Amino acid sequence: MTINVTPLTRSLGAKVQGLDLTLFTPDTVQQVYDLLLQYQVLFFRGQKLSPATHAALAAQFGDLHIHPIYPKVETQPEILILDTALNDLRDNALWHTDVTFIEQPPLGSILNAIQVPEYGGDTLWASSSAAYDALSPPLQQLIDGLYAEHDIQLSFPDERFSSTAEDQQKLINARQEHPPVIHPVVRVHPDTGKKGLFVTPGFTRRILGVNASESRALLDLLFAHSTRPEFCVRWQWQANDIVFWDNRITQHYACDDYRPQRRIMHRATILGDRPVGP
Ligand SMILES: O=C(O)CCC(=O)C(=O)O
Ligand SMILES: [Fe+2]
Repeated sequence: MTINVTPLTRSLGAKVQGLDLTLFTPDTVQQVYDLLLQYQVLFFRGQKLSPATHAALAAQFGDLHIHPIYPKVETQPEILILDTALNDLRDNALWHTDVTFIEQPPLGSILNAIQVPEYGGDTLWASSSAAYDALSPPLQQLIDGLYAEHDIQLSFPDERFSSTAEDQQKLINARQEHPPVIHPVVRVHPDTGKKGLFVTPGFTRRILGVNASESRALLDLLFAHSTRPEFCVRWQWQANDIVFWDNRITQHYACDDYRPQRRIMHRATILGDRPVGP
C-alpha cells in the first residue's frame, strides 16, 4: 500500500490516504507516529473502527487514559463518548489541550466520528510551536522560565456537569482526585525538541510568580496569539473520519454551530510524559 500524505497548512495538519487503520502493523504504527511528529495532526477518511479496534490502535502508542467525567463505551471504558444527547458539550467550544489537569497529560488523542451533523461541527487545531516561534525573542525569553497552574474546574463547571445527583458526585470526586497541577508555560516536545506554548483557556488558571493582573494580561495575550488563523487547521467531519493529534504541541476547539442536530464522537486518549520546560 502506498501512503499518500497531503499537508493542509504550513503550520500543521496532513491528510493521510492509503492506510486502513484496522490493519495496523508495527510498521504502520511507526509510520503514523513519524507523521504525527511531523504534522502534529493527522486526518484519515473512511475508516470504520469499532470501539475495540479504536482502543487497540490507540494502545499501540501508549497507555490509555480513562476520563473521570465523560461517559464511556460500556464494553470499552478507554473510549469516551462525546454525544450532544448525553452531555452539554459547549465546553469543547473553548480552546484547550486535552487533560492537562494531570501531571502527565496525554501524548495524543484519537477521535472517531460516529455521527456528524449535516452542517457545522467542524473542529480546529492550532500549532503551539508555530505560535511560539512567531513570538518576539524578548517575550519568548520571558515566558521560557514561567510555570502555570492547570485546573480541571475551568472546563468542567457545575452549571454544565451536575444536572443529576450522580453527575454532581462524579464532579466532586474528579475535583478531589485532581487538585490543580503545575506545568511549564513553554513545553519542549520530548521527541522533536520543538518549543510550544502550553497554556490554554480550557485549563490554565494562572501564571505563577507574577501578580494576578500580570498573569491575566499575559495569559490573555498568549491565548489570543496562539489561536491566530495562521496557526490553525480546520476540519469538516464526515462519519468514519479518524483524527489523531499530538496533544503535546497542539490545542483544539470544537465549533458549537450545529445544535440541535446530534453529533457523536468517540475518543481514545493516550497518556504521555511529564511536560518539561526549556
Ligand atoms: O468533538 C470534537 O470535535 C472535539 C472535542 C474535543 O475537544 C476532544 O475530543 O478532545
Ligand atoms: Fe479536547
